[in-house]
Amino acid sequence: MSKSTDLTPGMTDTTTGRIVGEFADAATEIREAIATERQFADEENPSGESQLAADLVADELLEERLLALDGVGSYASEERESVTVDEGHRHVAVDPLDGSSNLEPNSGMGTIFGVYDTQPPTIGRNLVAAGFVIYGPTTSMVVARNDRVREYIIHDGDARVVDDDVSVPTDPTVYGFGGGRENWNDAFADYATELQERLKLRYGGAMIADVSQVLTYGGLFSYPALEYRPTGKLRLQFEGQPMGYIVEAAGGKSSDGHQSLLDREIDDIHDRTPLHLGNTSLIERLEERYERHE
Ligand code: FDP
Repeated sequence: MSKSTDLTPGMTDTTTGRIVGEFADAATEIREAIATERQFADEENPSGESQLAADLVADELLEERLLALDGVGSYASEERESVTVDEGHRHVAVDPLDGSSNLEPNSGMGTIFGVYDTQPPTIGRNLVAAGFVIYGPTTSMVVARNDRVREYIIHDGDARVVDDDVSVPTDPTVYGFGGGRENWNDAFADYATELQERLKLRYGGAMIADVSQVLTYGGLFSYPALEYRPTGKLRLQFEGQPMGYIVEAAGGKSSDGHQSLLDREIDDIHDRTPLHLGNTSLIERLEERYERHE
C-alpha cells in the first residue's frame, strides 16, 4: 500500500483498512492486465463461464496480496472452486473482474470485494466492509464501511476521496434490468413495464457500472429470477452481498424479491441469487408485487 493511500480516510491501520488499501493499490495492475491480457484462457470458472487471461491475472494478484496481509484468514474468489484458508480474523470474497463480456466492446468492468468476520460461505450480515473498483474512463473505487460510503479516484498509485458521503438520490431516474423480458416471470415483467414508463434505461452489461448509475442518479438495477434459471445469474457471495451492503449503507435497499440480500441463506460460495438494488421506495414496491403474485 502506498504512503498516501495509507493516509486516506477509510483505509486506516486495521486489517480491514489494509485490505481496502490493497484493492486500491492492485487497481493499477489490474487495469494494465485488462489492456494486455485480452485473450481467453482456455479454462472455465466454477460457474462454467469462460475465463479471460485478465480474470486469472487479477485473481492471482489479489490472492497473493491479500493472503500476505496479517489477519487475513481466507480468500474466496468467483474464479476458484474452493476457499484458500490461512490464519486470521478477516475473510475476503472477491469477483476479480466483473463484467468480463465488456472487454471486447471496451465498456465498464470492475472488481468487487467483501470483507467478513466469518469464512465464506457466509451470509451478508457478517460483512464488515465492501467495495468495488471500476476500470472506466478513470479508475474509481467505492467503499462502504461503518455505515458510510466513500468514493475515491485512483490515479498514479494514490486514492483521493471525491465523495465523502455517497448516498442514493431520493428521486430515482434510471433502470437497468438483465436477463431479457421473455425470460422474466409475470410479477417482474409487470413491474418493469411500470418503471419503463417513468425511468430512463441504463444497462451496460457490467453489474458494477450499472449499480454505479443507481448510486449516482437513483433508480433500480435488477437481474431477476428467470423462467429457465430460478435463482438468476449473479452470485450471492461475490456480487449480491457486497453490492447489497454498499447500496444499503448508501440509504437504498437490496432484495432477492422477498428479503434483503444480506439475509439470504447461502450453502455454497458459488450460489446464485435473483438480485435487485436501488431506491428503498422502488424495492419495497417490487417486494409487494412479488408477494401479490404468489
Ligand atoms: P459478465 O457475464 O460479463 O461477467 O457477473 C456477471 C455479469 O457480467 C454482470 O456483471 C452483468 O450485470 C451480467 O453478468 C450481464 O449479463 P447479460 O450478459 O445476461 O446481460
